[in-house]
Amino acid sequence: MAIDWYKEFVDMNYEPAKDELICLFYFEPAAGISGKEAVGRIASESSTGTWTTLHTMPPRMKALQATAFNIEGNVVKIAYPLDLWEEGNAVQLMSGIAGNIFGMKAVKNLRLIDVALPPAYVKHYKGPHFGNAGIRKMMKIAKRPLTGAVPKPKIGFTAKEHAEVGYETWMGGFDFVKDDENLTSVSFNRFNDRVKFMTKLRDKAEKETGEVKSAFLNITADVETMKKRADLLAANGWNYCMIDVVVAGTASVMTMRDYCSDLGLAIHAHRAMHSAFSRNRKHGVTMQFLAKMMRLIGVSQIHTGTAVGKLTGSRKESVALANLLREKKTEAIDGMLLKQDWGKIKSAFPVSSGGLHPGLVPEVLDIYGTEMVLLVSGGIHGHPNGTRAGAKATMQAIDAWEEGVTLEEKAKKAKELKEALGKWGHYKPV
Ligand code: CAP
Ligand code: MG
Repeated sequence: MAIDWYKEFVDMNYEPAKDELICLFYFEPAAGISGKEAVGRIASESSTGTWTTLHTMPPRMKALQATAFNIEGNVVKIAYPLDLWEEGNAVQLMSGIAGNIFGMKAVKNLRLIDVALPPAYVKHYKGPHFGNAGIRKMMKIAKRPLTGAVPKPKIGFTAKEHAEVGYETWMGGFDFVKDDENLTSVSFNRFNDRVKFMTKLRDKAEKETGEVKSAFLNITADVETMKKRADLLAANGWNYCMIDVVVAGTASVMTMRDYCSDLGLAIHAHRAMHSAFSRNRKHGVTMQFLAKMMRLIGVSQIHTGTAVGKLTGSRKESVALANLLREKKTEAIDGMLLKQDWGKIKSAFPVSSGGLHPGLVPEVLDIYGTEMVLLVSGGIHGHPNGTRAGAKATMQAIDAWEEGVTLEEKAKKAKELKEALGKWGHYKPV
């Protein structure tokens, strides 16, 4: 009598139906396990299987089995029947395709690269509330990149000091002031106080500049607390909030997406902790999968790397992530991304952040184009003449790129940019 039935989950002649979900995995079988045995176990454990044959197996359940149908080197495609998945429950999807399988002894390494979601699955999600066009309208910015900065040091300012740094940031021409990922409501800088001071200085900056000014205030906490913080933001005329989406968890982001929509708040998604599972090229879950899930459940923007700054992530990856968030249809990239039709799901902005300064702006814009949020933090507060000058220098660098002139050329008539280049040049932080 057979002990297991993994081979029933592998069929190299299988043609997936239009409404099936297709996953792309990188896998390395453990010693003594063949490639087919390994992928059979991945398909089994992420759908209907268990480690052994069963006494009772109603025949209709055959239709719920996942099928590994294509192996190229160490990359396998697995098809999952639509009926396996609860409508609109991204958390359940992850429990399946990004769940037990990572711990199986039969695989030495396993990485979920991407999932292609059929229209029949996507239609149960709402996606971002505003879309990029909606955000641009709200911020009154037609074409250029949206700009923002985190007060640095990242935590330590009182609420009042924080808002004062924010004011300088806005006055230098930036659109957003962003809280840092580890700043929520701490003893010396309570969320409520920060909102109070920020609101006052936002109104002042808006009056003085005639521009729309906003902020990504970090509401991350348990869901009930996040709701209260979102309420406070809406009551004070804010149009955004920020959530550390990985640590807060998919379910809470889903709840907050709806709550924030009702309040007219866009969600800035900080991805702190993503590298714990996305950095290892052989094991874990890729950033493209996370970005895809976050667009699906409806954040308005999410960090996607810089390629040239202080944190890991290649140029190819940043471009792929940016397009995945912005486009109506995502084109496939071999071994990296599957084709995706977003249907009615609106676009989200990629956010480039981490170790940027004016001297790196042209490279970032070459990578991203202008449909992005550019965050330059240390790179404005470290300007020889302070925050406001640093923000000005960054805006001058953006202008230079848009005018098609080098930073050095632009700096001849742009004092702040000249000073920034004097300190950092085109330095790439490590
Ligand atoms: C950047 C930052 C952001 C990271 C997040 C920081 O500050 O505020 O959190 O960019 O990483 O704390 O490091 P600087 P990613 O501009 O001063 O470097 O965007 O890769 O998710
Ligand atoms: Mg940060």
